[in-house]
Amino acid sequence: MRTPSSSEPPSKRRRMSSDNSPSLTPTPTGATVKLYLVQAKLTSQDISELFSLVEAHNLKVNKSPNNPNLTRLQFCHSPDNADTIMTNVRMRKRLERHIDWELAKDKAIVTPDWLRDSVQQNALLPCGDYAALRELKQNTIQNCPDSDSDEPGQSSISCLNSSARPEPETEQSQSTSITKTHYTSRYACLRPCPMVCKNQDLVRQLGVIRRSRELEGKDVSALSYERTISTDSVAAYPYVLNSSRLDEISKLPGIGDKMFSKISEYVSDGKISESQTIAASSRYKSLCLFTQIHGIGPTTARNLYDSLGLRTIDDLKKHYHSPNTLPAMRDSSSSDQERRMTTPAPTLTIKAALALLDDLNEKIPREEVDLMHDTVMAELEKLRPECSSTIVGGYRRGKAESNDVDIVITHPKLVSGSDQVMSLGQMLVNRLHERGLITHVMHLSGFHPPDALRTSNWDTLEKALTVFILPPVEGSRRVHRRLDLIFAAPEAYWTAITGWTGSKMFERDLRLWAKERGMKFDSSGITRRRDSKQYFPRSEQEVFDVLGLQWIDPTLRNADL
Ligand code: DCP
Ligand code: MG
Repeated sequence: MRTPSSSEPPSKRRRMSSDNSPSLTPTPTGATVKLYLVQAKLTSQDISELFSLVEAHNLKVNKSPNNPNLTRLQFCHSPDNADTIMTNVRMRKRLERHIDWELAKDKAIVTPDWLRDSVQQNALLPCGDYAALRELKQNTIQNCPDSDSDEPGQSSISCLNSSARPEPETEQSQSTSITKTHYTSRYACLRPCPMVCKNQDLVRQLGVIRRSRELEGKDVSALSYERTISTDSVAAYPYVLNSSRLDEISKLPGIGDKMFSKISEYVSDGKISESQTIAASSRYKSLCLFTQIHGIGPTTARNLYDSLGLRTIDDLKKHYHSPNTLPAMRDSSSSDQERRMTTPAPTLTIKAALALLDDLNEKIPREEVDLMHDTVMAELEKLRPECSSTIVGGYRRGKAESNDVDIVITHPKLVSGSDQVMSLGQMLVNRLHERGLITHVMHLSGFHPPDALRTSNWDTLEKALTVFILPPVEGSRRVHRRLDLIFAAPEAYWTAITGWTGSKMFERDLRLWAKERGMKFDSSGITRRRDSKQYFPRSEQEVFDVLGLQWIDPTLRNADL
């Protein structure tokens, strides 16, 4: 499936609108050079660094070392639209796996060092020295965007979709327009984000302030910290921040005066005093502790702290009469099994959640995630053969340890919107409960109120949010684990996988991005807003295609950090 933008020619060859879009009128701000990155043979760090170089800087550089007209650099999602293609592939045969040879002849094909050096020198450098393939060197020189063939003062179309193109720019509107373009390019779903970032400690300290704002119910402020941490710049910023880079940071959109002063403080003192004060405060520590418990949100936590004077988990246990030992349901005698066959899995109350706290706080290693998945699917096979499943969430993003296990399940014959999907979920939960594998249910579609959950952006898929425990194994301790099972008809399977792979910020930006393009994305499907046309992607690549996004590997969707 091709994206709507993939039929657009590259910027050099198209200066004016052919669709009367006002966004394509000439502007006084200089051209846009569109870049495409062939991700093969690049590490996730390289990919992230290159995207960040452009996006964290809202990058404008001189047109060439001798031409001071500013040129904006921008990534696009199709080689067809690109002016410059960056690749570490050095052989024709290899390159042809990614790019048509005739198309390649029409572009500058350079190694990523061309971008790095151009950014460093603040000017587009001649491409010849960076030609990735010897046989394309002449074409690369000719097609290089450093050439002065572009008249200054001309602008080209954005490589993004029509709704994301820059507004017409006049002297007065220039700043708004740049913000919009930048805002668009800041979507986490457009930029690969590996697990570690260069400024992890700063991210952690800003994270404390964000969390505190959340706990105090100051959601707007929390969101602005979240954005700064994730997609605005800090997590994406490819260099270790120091005083010489502060000026660059101050120009980034989204970094207001307050945020900037926090970052400056960190750069000069190695810490943010507000963050330290919060982290050390009894209130923050207690609210963090309380909200770990399923069923206790920030409002309840504040009440427990302020009105009842509770401070510790022991205080909570006393208040909720929660036992210090785990409930007896861990053993699997035959009488227990009989009982479980006649009674559904109990709901996880605050009292039970407190008793399970230590277990549920223990991280789950990948091997155990695999084992849990195998165990669940073996039971499902007995109930309904030929189901397919994918482990999603943090595990799919490559996390070494997860807080819970998320599995998307489908069957080729499931019919969307029918009771079948729900009853499959219900049957599986019952069966796992009978086997002593599911001990509690936190939410089961159709049986519990839908938004007892974490987000108002939740999808309409059937799901069972449960507490699971692996069968006993001689000599090893059994640990209760959080297990989320998501059930989708085949047409929603791939959107469910994309929607549940995360990270949270990646998903949020995916929804915003889709909205900008007149689409609605959630885990249950993609719909075009104007005529309610529904899309049924048959792979995750197709989900990205429908949304007009370049593929980002799950391991590079760690926008939250
Ligand atoms: N999700 C979302 N919005 C939310 C919560 C979740 O879009 N408010 C999506 C993105 C998450 C995925 O669902 O990555 C799974 O949610 P988890 O809470 O299980 O988070 P992760 O699996 O990413 O991490 P972990 O389970 O290790 O904490
Ligand atoms: Mg998870």
